[in-house]
Amino acid sequence: IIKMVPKVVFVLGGPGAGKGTQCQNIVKEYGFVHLSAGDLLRDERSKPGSEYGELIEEYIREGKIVPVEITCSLLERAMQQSDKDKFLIDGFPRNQDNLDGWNNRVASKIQLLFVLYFECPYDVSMNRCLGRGAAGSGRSDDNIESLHKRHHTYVNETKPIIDYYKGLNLIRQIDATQPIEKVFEDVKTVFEDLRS
Ligand code: UP5
Ligand code: MG
Repeated sequence: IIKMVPKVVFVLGGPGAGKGTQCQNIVKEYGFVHLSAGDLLRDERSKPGSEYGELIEEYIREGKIVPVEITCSLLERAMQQSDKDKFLIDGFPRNQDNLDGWNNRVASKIQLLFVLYFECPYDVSMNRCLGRGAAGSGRSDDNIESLHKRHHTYVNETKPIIDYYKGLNLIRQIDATQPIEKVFEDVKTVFEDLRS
């Protein structure tokens, strides 16, 4: 049996940039499997008796990035358990530790197609996350204190990773401030290139 090399698109951008929203659209249109690192961590946290539950909750509330061993294991497991071979990895890699862990463990086993980058200024991100919190997201990090910390981490730790992929010519940048439908139009132009 010839096993296909899994194809991966990383999806990056600040808190509330619309990564999850657009990933849902991409899944419908292009048949990718959506793996949100944040969702996988939140699920792991909520498992009864989870070894890392408290650690994960603490990191998320503080807007800090969970050690890569944990995140990478969750991502690898999810990829292995899927019978599909095209993955959107949403919200990862977001710092140097994430990047090193991925490059050491996984990178050689997959094909990285590109990195979709949703560019969104802080005030827009902030308002979206606060709106989501007010609408009952239940996320322990959709509050002003956590949002400041998430933004700080994004600027200091994630932006350099985006710059790293820019240097490799892998960044596909999208203006995430537009309405959802308009953002998706731009996303589609990026994915249509895959068909040709
Ligand atoms: N919305 C979306 N698009 C819109 C648009 N174009 N116009 C108007 N509104 C729009 O959207 C957020 C809100 O905005 C929603 O209400 C949506 O309707 C609206 P969403 O699609 O959820 O945005 P997203 O970018 O996914 O925002 P999210 O809050 O999920 O991003 P984060 O990157 O902050 O969160 P994530 O879940 O990835 O990570 C959370 C935490 O987990 C991190 O802070 C970190 O502590 C931890 N983590 C790790 O440690 N390691 C990892 O690898 C990943 C996460
Ligand atoms: Mg998300």
